[in-house]
Amino acid sequence: MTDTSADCIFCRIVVGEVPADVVAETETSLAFRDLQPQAPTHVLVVPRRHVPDVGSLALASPEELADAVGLAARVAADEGLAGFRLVANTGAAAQQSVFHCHLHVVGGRDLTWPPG
Ligand code: DGP
Repeated sequence: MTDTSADCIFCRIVVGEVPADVVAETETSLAFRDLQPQAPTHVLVVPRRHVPDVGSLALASPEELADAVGLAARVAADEGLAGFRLVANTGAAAQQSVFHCHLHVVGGRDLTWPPG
């Protein structure tokens, strides 16, 4: 498979080397539950392609970014969420800890603003 990194935990989930609770998928994106959920629904949507963050995905493939956002919305609908938050932490200073692009789909509780 191209565009994967052997050292990347999300690449290893994408290829099935590491188990994950997969809830939905498309040809180019995979959705699975976060190991450390911050809300009743907390799903990660990742492109199968290894890119470090969401801006890099936009540059590499706008179609794959649109696919990932669409899959996130489908997951939210499947979970019956009245509303949800889509978060893409970008950079260590913004608490990004896994450097394979991912969208957090968070919902199922009251979400406050500023984010919390
Ligand atoms: P971020 O901090 O934005 O990079 O979010 C990374 C998220 O990934 C964090 O909420 C925990 C989650 N995570 C890390 N390793 C794994 C894993 O092996 N499996 C799953 N399902 N989630 C993971």
